[in-house]
Amino acid sequence: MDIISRGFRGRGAADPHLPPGQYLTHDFPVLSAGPTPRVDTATWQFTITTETGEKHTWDWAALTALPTDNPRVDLHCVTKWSKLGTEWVGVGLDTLFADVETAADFALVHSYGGYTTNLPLEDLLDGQAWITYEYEGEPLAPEHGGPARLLVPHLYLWKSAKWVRGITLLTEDEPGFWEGVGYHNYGDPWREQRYWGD
Ligand SMILES: Nc1nc2c(c(=O)[nH]1)N[C@H]1C(S)=C(S)[C@@H](COP(=O)(O)O)O[C@H]1N2
Ligand SMILES: [Mo]
Repeated sequence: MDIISRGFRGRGAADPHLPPGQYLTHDFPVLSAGPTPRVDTATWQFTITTETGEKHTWDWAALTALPTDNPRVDLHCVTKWSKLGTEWVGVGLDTLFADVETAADFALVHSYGGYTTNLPLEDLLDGQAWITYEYEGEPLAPEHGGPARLLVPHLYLWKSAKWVRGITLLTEDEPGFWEGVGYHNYGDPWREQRYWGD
């Protein structure tokens, strides 16, 4: 553990893990567009719906029976904080998409509570995204998206939908909650794609 935050080494010594315009934080801020929904694992479901309407659904027992990964990743919020080296347990989206037949290029992610966010389907695959349910060795706290959230760490954190309930595959892109009010459609922190037009 660093005694002096790596963000304060001075000009010219920026942490190579810190995207442009970001600063380091060691706590874990909570950013939610509304109240934390109560989601019981007894009734929790996660559904992938393809562009033809075919549904693939997992309940909590089915999700947690799948093989897990232990991603250790950096988080970058568009409000400019970054948190490095966070540790999660989750199921890779490649595992969940293994039996899904689709020709769609786009995904719209839905959460309990109504939040949505969109991204290209390819950004969910090839080891880039997980449905996570443990953070730093504990069940994921409700304010951070428990029981389960999407984790897509290579994009700004608004793409990592908390309280995730499903993914709809689309042949045409559709903006989600923040994308529809001026945030960037893609949101690559390394290209500082914060707002529409960046
Ligand atoms: N369902 C849902 N997911 C969400 C949000 C939200 O409001 N609702 N906020 C997003 C935003 S803007 C950020 S920065 C991160 C914050 O995650 P945290 O509260 O765990 O830090 O969650 C993202 N996922
Ligand atoms: Mo955010």
